[in-house]
Order: sequence, then C-alpha cells, then structure tokens
Amino acid sequence: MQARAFRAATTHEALALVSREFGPDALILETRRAPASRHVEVLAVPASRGSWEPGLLPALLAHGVDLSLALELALSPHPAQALGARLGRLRLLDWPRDRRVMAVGPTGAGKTTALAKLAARARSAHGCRVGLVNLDTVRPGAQEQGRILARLLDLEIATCEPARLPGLLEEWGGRVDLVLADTPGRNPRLPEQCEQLEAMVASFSPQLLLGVIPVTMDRQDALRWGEVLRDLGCSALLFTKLDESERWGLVLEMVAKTGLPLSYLTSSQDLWEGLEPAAPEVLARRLLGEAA
Ligand SMILES: Nc1nc2c(ncn2[C@@H]2O[C@H](COP(=O)(O)OP(=O)(O)O)[C@@H](O)[C@H]2O)c(=O)[nH]1
Ligand SMILES: [Mg+2]
Repeated sequence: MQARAFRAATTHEALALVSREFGPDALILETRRAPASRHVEVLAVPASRGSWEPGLLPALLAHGVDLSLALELALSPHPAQALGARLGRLRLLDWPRDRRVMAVGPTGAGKTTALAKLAARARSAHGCRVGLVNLDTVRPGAQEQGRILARLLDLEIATCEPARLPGLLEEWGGRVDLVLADTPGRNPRLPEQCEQLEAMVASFSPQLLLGVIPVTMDRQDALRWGEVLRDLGCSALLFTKLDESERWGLVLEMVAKTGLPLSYLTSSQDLWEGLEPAAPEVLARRLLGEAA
C-alpha cells in the first residue's frame, strides 16, 4: 500500500483533504512542511479494510524497517506470512554434502564464535570430526583463541596462511569430516583487503560460504558489506548478536538488497547455545512481536 501526500496551506486543510479522500479513519503517518514550498504536507494511508492491527506498524518501525515496507506488511491481510515470504529461503549446513564451510564478514562480527557454535552442533548432531582452520593471522590473540576452542570443543585446529591451505587440507584428509575456515575481518573500503578475502575464498572453495553480520551494525556499513558478500559469492547470511539489539530490521533489508538466503541466527556468547536456523516464519513472528 502506497502512502499519499496531501498538500494544503494549513494542516487543518490538508487533513480535510485526507478525510475527503480516504475517509475519517485514515492513518496519518507524518505532517511536515512541503519541500521548497510554504505548504503543509500530510502523509496518509487509507484505513485498511478488514482487520487492521494497530500494533503492527509501530512494531516494524521500532525494528528499523523502512516505512513503505512496514506499511505494505502491516496492511497486508496476512502480515506474518507476507513478512515470512520476504525473508525468503533458508540455506543451512547440509551434512554430509557440505564438507567445507567458511565464514567472512566485518571485524568482531562473531565469525569465530559462529563457527565454533556450528562445530559444536555438527559434532553433537552428526558425530563428525571437525577441523577449524584459522586464516586470521592478523588479529593478536587469534592463535590463542583457536587453541582454547580446540580444547573446549575437541577439534583439530590450525592457523595458517592461505598458501598453506591445500597442504593442510590434504594432511587432514583422513582425520576430519568437516572443515570450517575462519577468516580475518577485513576493511571493505580497502580494495586490496577485499582482494585478499577473495583469494582466501578461492583457495578454500567452500561449499557453504557464510556472510556474518551483527544486527547491531550501522545500517549503511552493513549494506556496504552486503555488496562485498554478494560479490564474494556468499551462499547465505548469518546474523549475530540478536540478543544485543531490539532492532532486527537490518535482517529484512539485507535479504532484500543482497538477494541472499538466510542461514543461522546467533544470540549468545556461549559456544553451546544461541545458534538457530533463521526460520522465516519464526523470525517474522518475532519482528511483529506481540502485535502478530
Ligand atoms: N552477545 C553476543 N555476543 C556475541 C555473539 N556472537 C559473538 N559475540 C561476541 O562478539 C565478540 C567478537 O566475536 P568473534 O567471534 O571473536 O568475532 P570475529 O572477529 O568476527 O571472529 C566476542 O566477544 C563474542 O563473544 C552473539 O550472538 N551474542
Ligand atoms: Mg575471529
């Protein structure tokens, strides 16, 4: 449903126009000074026929969902289904078809944590022997973090330069069923760092390439990362830190802008908890909150 702007010399007159066109139950979204004019502009939509649940629009806007999309969803006859359809497909770890999984994304996004959670899940669900290869030779303490994870999760672990990756994979061949590759956070504004990331992806050839984004990230920066992830050929988006934010509209916007499916959501620092498939219908109900 498209919102319409009504212009008049005064707010009172503009509201009268709204009422004449859309009836007395019209929903007023905004009253503002019309750009480059002395007129007042009132943005309104007609009251929906059938059941209009008044809490839906505020719930979606509180999540930072764009106004026109929030309106379209809130006014649809079945908002939860409409939102679920927008959230699209799911691409999860498909064991045993996926044997090489890689995570890429911004610094501190939760890549290592998400892979560790996935390793714990794969071990307990499929009993597979997991190897975690850390290509993060940049971050101080990355090796130590790897050693701790290996001990906690009973994994094979190695830190190596991308050039050494083929040798390592061969060495692990008989010992490991699933290889998870961790990458350093790179700066998407520096072309050479993006190229390094591309080279890492090419040298590992993951069957599942996860683009990891925290929902707490600035919207514009996240959308820029979305372009990088799409160009890298990511298979799916994985959103982290849902527990740290009440604004999850970024998930919806990134799915729409990148065209990538969702994979998992994480909502805890705990390695054994807080990893769940980003089931569209569950996520839709959470985005709509109590109003659904
Ligand atoms: N609250 C919360 N913290 C998280 C989550 N995922 C990761 N973290 C924390 O975010 C920080 C960075 O995580 P890390 O996996 O090292 O990020 P990386 O640099 O992308 O590998 C750590 O303190 C993690 O414990 C999450 O889902 N919820
Ligand atoms: Mg890391």
